Amino acid sequence: MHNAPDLTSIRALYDLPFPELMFRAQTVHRQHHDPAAVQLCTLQSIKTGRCQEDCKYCPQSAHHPDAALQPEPLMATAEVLKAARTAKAGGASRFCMGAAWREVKDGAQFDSVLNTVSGVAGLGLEVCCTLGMLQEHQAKRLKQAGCTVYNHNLDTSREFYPEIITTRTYDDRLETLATVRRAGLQVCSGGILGLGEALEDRIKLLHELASLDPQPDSVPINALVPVEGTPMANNDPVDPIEFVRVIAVARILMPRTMVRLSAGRTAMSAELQAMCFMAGANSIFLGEKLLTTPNPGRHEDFTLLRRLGMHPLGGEFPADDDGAAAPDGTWARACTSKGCDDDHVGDGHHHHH
Ligand code: SAM
Ligand code: DTB
Ligand code: SF4
Repeated sequence: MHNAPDLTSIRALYDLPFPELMFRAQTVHRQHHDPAAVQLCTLQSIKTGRCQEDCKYCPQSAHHPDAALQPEPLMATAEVLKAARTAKAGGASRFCMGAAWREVKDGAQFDSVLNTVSGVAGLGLEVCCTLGMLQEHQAKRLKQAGCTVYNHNLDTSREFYPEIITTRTYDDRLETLATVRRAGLQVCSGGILGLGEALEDRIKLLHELASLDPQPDSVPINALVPVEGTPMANNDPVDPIEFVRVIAVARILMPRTMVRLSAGRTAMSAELQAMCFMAGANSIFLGEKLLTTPNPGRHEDFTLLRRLGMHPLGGEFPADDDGAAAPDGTWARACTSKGCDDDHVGDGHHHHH
């Protein structure tokens, strides 16, 4: 076990006066990350729906037939590559492929995924896969094909887990994560807030994640996107301040980890997302769709980043984003057009002359 603080200390962090918590999170963040850079990942559902698992939050579960979802079989490699090219041209640096499988099975479908993975890696994108449980030889083949990261969430505390998912156990989850690590893949594992969990469950989830040794390379924090037809359709939204506290504590406990502000951003204001970045979130999903639910459009996100004076990690704003960089190569904030006195800082709108 990694030497993570105990539950009481984590709770004490969480309960700090908000400004103090933010200060500590920001201090840690700056030691390992550029606070102006945000990693941009694009999700692609390569096999949608009819999942055998019964995750209560998920529209893709076959156990929630009332969720209005169009099931789709495994996408052909060429089709996924087309989406990956679009994602790359759109500014994404990582492409994350999700399949609604309980577990990976050897055979033609997995071979096709491996072929797709090689293709996406060949485009110069970082490849992440999330395909359910898998065995070591399968993880190794993914790695060999060019996959760098595997996503597999713990989602919530061990105690609360059986209230949400009954078709697999917490230990199944941990075992897959260990398998992924042994195969030399990076680990992406996080959670989801808004399931009806108690604060203690969030603290325990953070403790579990921070105790993984080594700690996850990335930790997605999802806010429930309530979907009609799932048992969680009418759940209360997560308190925004509590959401930011969870991000800040994740940052403090896992200093080097990419903390991803994941599902749920369409329900968040620009100010709340800004506060998440200030608390140490440094990755988002880019593009108007997550796996099956909506996400802010990419231009909306680029506008937000520009308003905040932030920029894509390891890259530039894509060419089709019309708030182009200033001529001297710095990130455009004030308008640099000749004869224009406007100071567009914070106006959040693209400006044409
Ligand atoms: N099927 C694979 C698995 O469960 O490992 C990968 C895909 S699954 C959709 C990945 C994660 O998406 C879940 O662990 C959960 O945290 C998140 N998720 C699913 N449905 C969601 C929803 N309605 N709102 C927010 N997050 C959701
Ligand atoms: C993660 O934690 N969030 C992403 C990614 N890992 C695979 C998925 C979010 C899915 C949100 C619900 C949907 O779009 O179906
Ligand atoms: Fe299946 Fe993943 Fe959805 Fe659970 S979260 S039902 S495992 S797709």
